[in-house]
Amino acid sequence: MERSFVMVKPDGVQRGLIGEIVSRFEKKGLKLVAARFEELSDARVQEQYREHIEKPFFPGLKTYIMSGPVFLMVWEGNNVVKIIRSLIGATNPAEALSGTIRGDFAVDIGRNVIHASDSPESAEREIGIHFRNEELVSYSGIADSMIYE
Ligand code: IDP
Ligand code: MG
Repeated sequence: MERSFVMVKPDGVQRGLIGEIVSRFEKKGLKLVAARFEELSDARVQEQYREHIEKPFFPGLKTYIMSGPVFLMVWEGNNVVKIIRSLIGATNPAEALSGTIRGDFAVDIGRNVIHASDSPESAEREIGIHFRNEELVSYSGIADSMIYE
């Protein structure tokens, strides 16, 4: 089963959106397999966003992500990476469709509430940055046969 790494960013945490976000994923039929609430170190932020280190917005992005606690999660499901990217909406909230998380709850690209992996390969890489294998819980959902054919 595919997995995706998701992070409620410090603005999402401070604005009380953890429950709303978790609820949307649960209602979609995705399965939560790991979660942790903490503040990220400099090194973890650099690893997480390594493709952006040379970008002009990186210093601001790092300050933003380290400005408070974040809620880290791993979600599981068929095509979960693509599904979660569509649930969170475009990177720039001004372009994110209404009904998506960024479309409904954010205004500025530099305060866009949530991160989610953009491919199954980056999901595996990002999960490895933040979670140990033992932290990923394997269990069968009682509604699995109602969610999958
Ligand atoms: P994504 O989060 O939708 O995958 P990326 O292009 O990978 O978008 O960018 C990572 C994060 O960097 C964004 O979610 C946003 O927080 C921040 N970011 C991207 N572009 C800009 C920008 O032009 N200004 C400020 N922050 C940006
Ligand atoms: Mg990205």
